[in-house]
Amino acid sequence: MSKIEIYTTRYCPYCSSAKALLTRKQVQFTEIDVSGDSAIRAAMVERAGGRMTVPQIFIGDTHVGGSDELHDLERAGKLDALLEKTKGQAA
Ligand SMILES: N[C@@H](CCC(=O)N[C@@H](CS)C(=O)NCC(=O)O)C(=O)O
Repeated sequence: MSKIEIYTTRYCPYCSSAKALLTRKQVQFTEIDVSGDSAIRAAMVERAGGRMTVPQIFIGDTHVGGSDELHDLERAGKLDALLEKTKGQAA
């Protein structure tokens, strides 16, 4: 499993936006499509502390939240450091 995980659904503009940012950052991530899978979606909600929207993004041990929070981190200049921390961690 990759150190960066993003839960998504199909036809989700926020998911596309978050994935585009991660792709621009040239990091590998694991996409978990929860469309039509209530068990995986329930696992996502539990892991995300009750958040039910997609995407939900995890970078290493950090629950980032959704696309807005990911972009907030980038605007604040904090995303690179968070991504950097995942380097060297066990996959
Ligand atoms: N502020 C959130 C908004 C996410 C959002 O509204 N996602 C939509 C899909 S694009 C959603 O989850 N809608 C409810 C649902 O699909 O159950 C973010 O930036 O991630």
